[in-house]
Amino acid sequence: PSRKFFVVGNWKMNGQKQNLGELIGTLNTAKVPADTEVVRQKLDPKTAVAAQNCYKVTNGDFTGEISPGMIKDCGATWVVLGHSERRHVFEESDELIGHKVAHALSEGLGVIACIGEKLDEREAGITEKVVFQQTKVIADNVKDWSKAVLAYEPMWAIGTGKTATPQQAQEVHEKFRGWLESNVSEALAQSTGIIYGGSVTGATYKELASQPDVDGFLVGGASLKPKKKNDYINRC
Ligand code: G2H
Repeated sequence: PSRKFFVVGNWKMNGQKQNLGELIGTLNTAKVPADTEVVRQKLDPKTAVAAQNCYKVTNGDFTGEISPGMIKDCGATWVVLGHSERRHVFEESDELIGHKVAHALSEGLGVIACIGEKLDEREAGITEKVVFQQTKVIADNVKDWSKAVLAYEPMWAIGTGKTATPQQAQEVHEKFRGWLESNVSEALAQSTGIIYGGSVTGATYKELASQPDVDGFLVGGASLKPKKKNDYINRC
């Protein structure tokens, strides 16, 4: 497929210059297969850097917010939007996230747009309804999807140590690609990367990566542990 395997380390609100130096050293010397795209923070300039959030307008009186223009000004080229911590800790709505994604893309940033259901929603059998609705609001706002990657992150798997099984991830990714085909376009469904996030570790990434519709990872906690150099980026 035209999709490139795509791996993001999401350090969230962790680390300081001193201890992040070790991580940076590890990542800078890791061997990355040529067909894998890696988005990391604070690394060698040859690799891309992503911000973890931005606001929906160019500038103005919005204390505490940052704009896509500011992100670009710092040399970063990507932004993570709609992470479940933004949705649920900071109470960002689907609509706000849709507007943020549209604005960031229109400003030329690549966007890692996150979607995912809560545990009670999965148990109620409405996983698809929730993730499709989250995606619809983004789709309603976005014209050009070519610089967007979608990250499926079931909330019950985030930071819990409870990774989705490869089958659970594949099932949602496949349905999700089908949704894109029906609601946006077949070409976009085939070209858009759908990555998985939620307690991915050195023990779980291989089988997840072997699923046909899992196009990469958004790795949180494990990306803060530098021990295993080439985990997450060597597809089995
Ligand atoms: C999900 C993920 C990375 P973790 O938030 O975005 O974090 O891998 O710690 O579950």
